[in-house]
Amino acid sequence: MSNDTYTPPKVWTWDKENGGQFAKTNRPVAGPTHDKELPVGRHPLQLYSLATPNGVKVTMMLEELLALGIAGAEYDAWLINIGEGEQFGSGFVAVNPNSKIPALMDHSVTPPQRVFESGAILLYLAEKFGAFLPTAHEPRTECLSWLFWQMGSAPYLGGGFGHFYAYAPEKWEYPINRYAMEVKRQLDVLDRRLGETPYLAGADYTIADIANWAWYGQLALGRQYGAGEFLEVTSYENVQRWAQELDARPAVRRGRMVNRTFGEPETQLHERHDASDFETRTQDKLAPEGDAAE
Ligand SMILES: N[C@@H](CCC(=O)N[C@@H](CS)C(=O)NCC(=O)O)C(=O)O
Repeated sequence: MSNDTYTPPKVWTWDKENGGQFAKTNRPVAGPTHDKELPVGRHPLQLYSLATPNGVKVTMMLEELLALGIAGAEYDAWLINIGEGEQFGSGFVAVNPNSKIPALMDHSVTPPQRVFESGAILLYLAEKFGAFLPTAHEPRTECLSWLFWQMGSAPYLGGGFGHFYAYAPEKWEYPINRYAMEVKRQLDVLDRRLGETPYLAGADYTIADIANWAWYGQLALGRQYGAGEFLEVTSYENVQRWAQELDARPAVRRGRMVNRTFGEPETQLHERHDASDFETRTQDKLAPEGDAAE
């Protein structure tokens, strides 16, 4: 298939052989492919995830809540290997009909409550525990604006730029140009905002920072797609200041390790069932490059 000569047919058909790096898991239909129950541990919150940027948002939030001393935020984090299609198991699809990590079950309520979509999970946890979401009208509204901004913007970074720059079978100039332009515009949006206020919602660190840091903070720190130099991420000085500050938070460092199956072995905590699980790992050794993200 050459990009120059392709003419779309009248009706699209699924070319199973030509789906690129994610051909094994990408499908044009929803629903489960196989029966598989999810494990349930002893804590109130059961997370089913992987340490991609979308997954890391939730583990950052849970570790931040625990760092505040909120015992109700104790959680089991189970690994969902999306490369092996575990997001299509019947148990996972019952928690997230969209078959994507992260997905959360809250067993502290009757009946247990499912939550899917990382932004919805952050908001759920923030409201449940009364933390990282301002209560005053103006910063709360800013927080939600920047939270939803991330949800709408990151697909251009991950599914657009990252896909064509790092994963597509060939380097095509047109999509790389288009998405590099958009991602640089997005970095500039954040840079201007962070030039006005210390955090995205204003004076305080909130779920808007957690959501955006997982994508744009890690991009700014050179951890996404090996594209730091290409996008000149160091030129966004306010984003750099914010990204580095959050990166140094102990809860952020712990959150990054949970359900991580790549990078140096000592930075990986495949599953988390107890706070002491981190003690067997060396958080200082988190790799600067090489995070996986679609
Ligand atoms: N909008 C969703 C996106 C979640 C998402 O794209 N998850 C990816 C990993 S980062 C996934 O599970 N991909 C597996 C698949 O597409 O089959 C969210 O924010 O939770």
